[in-house]
Amino acid sequence: MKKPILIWFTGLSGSGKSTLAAALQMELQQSSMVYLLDGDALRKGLNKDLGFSDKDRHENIRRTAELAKILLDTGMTVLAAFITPFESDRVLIRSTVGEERFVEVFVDAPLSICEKRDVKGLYALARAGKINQFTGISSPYETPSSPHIHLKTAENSVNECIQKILAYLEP
Ligand code: GGZ
Repeated sequence: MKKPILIWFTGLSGSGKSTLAAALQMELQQSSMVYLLDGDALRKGLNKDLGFSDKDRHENIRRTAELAKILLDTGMTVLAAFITPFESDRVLIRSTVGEERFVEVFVDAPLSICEKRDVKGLYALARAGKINQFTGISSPYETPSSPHIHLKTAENSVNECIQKILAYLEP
């Protein structure tokens, strides 16, 4: 049996994290039990007491890393899609679940492209000052220093990105 791993997608809102994580889930669940944790979804339940201050983002990631660890211990493959803007929090996830069970995927798309996509209209609201502490506009996104996989979603298709992840996961 394959060892359980956590594949954590980090990137700006609109970079394609959720799309890629869902597509990868479809692929991987053909051969293993896969659970997908999505920032937007967890913020409606487990993490609904949290906002977007640096402190709350840290708590959002800390809780999710602990949950991912529990799921890994059941033998599941875990996928997580969160902005995860701070390098210190990405280091925390790594140490929570263990280096050997952690794969960090940087979903890289320029802010200008994410803003143009603006699927939910949040960038427009952030530019208008109606949403505060919006990542990339009024809150920082620290570029990952050493991701295991670096995907460029403005240049590559979903399928190309998934193939790149699968190639990395091959034994
Ligand atoms: C960033 C925000 C904000 C602010 C609401 N900043 O693209 P989405 O809409 O569907 O996903 C984003 C989600 C970010 O939650 P995360 O838990 O991934 O963030 S973090 O890892 O930083 O804790 C976005 C929406 O929430 N959203 N307000 N101010 N994204």
